[in-house]
Amino acid sequence: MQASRCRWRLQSAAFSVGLRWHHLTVISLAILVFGCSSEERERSDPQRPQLGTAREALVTTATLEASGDTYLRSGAPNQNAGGDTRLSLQSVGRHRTLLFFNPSSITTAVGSGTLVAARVELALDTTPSNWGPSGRNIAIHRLKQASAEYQATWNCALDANINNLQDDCAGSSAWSMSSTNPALQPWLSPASATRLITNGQVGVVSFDVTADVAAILAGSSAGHGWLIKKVDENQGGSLDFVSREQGPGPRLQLDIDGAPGGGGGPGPVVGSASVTASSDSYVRQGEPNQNFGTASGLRITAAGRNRALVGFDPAAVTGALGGPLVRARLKLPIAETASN
Ligand SMILES: [Ca+2]
Ligand SMILES: [Ca+2]
Repeated sequence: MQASRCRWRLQSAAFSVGLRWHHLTVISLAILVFGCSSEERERSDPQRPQLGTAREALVTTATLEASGDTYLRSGAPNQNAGGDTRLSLQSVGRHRTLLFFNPSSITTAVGSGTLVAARVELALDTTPSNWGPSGRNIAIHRLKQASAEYQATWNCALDANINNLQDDCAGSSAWSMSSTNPALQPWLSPASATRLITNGQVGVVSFDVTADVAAILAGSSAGHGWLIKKVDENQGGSLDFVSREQGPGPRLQLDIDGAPGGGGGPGPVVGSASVTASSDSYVRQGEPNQNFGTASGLRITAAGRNRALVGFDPAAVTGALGGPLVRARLKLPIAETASN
C-alpha cells in the first residue's frame, strides 16, 4: 500500500446543455483542485497497457504450374497428345487426362511449413453439354506408376517412340489402361476427389488433393501425378480443359501454414498474443522531481506537460511470437473520460 499524497491537480468537468431540437452544446471546464489521494494500485491491474501482437500461423498460398499435361484416347492407343492445346474428357474413345507436377517442387514450396490444403485447378476450355439434367461426376485419381507428358499413350506409360503407331513399351513402361480390375489399373481407387460437371458450366474446376500431396510430403507417395476421367464413361458428356500449351494450364494450389518456401502473399492472421507492459510511468513538468511509477494511471494533460512512458521487456515480446510478426498494437485503456 502506497502512502497518500497531497498535491494540486487539474481536474476537468464536462456537462451538456440541450439547445432547441437536436443541437447539443458541450461545455467543458477545467478546475484546479487540491486534494489528497491514495490512488496507487497494484501493477496487476488488468487495465494496464498491453502490447497486442500477431504471431506466426500465417497461411500462404503457393501456386505450382503443371510440369506436364496430356490426355489418352483408346481410339488412338499409340498416339501422344502432350503437345495439344486442350485436355479432353470424353465417353467416346475414353479420353482421360493426365497431370504431372514435380514432387521436388511441391516439397520445396512447402519447405518447413505445414500443408493445410492442396487443390488441383483446371480451366474449362469448352462449355460442357450433354452432361444430363443434373450433371455427372468426373474424378481425379493418383497415378500408380511413372508416365510423362510426351510419352504417355493409351497403351504405354512411357512409349519409347511416339512417332509410330506401335506400343514401344514393356514392363514398368507399359500399363493396363483398359483394365477393369482396380488392382491392375494404373490409377488408385477410390478417387482422390470428384466434381460435378453440369451443362453450361464455365470457369475453373477444382479438386481437393490434400491427402495426395500430404502423402508426397510424407514420402509415402512418389507423386507420379494424377489421372482425371469421367466417373461413368458409358454416359454422355464431354469437355476440354485448357492445357499448359494454351494456358492458363493446370495448377496446384498449396495452402501452407508458416515459413513457405514458395510464393504467395500473406494470408489471414490466425494467432495473437498479448504482452503486458513491464513498466509504465509518466513525467510531469509541474513536478519535475517527482516520480509517478506507482500511480494507477498515466495522466496526459496540457497543464504541467505530463508525458507517459511505457516499456515492454524485449525477451517477453520475442517469447510471445511463434513466428513472423504481422502487426503490433499498443493498447492504452482510458481510465478517465477525456474532456476539454
Ligand atoms: Ca501438354
Ligand atoms: Ca510408339
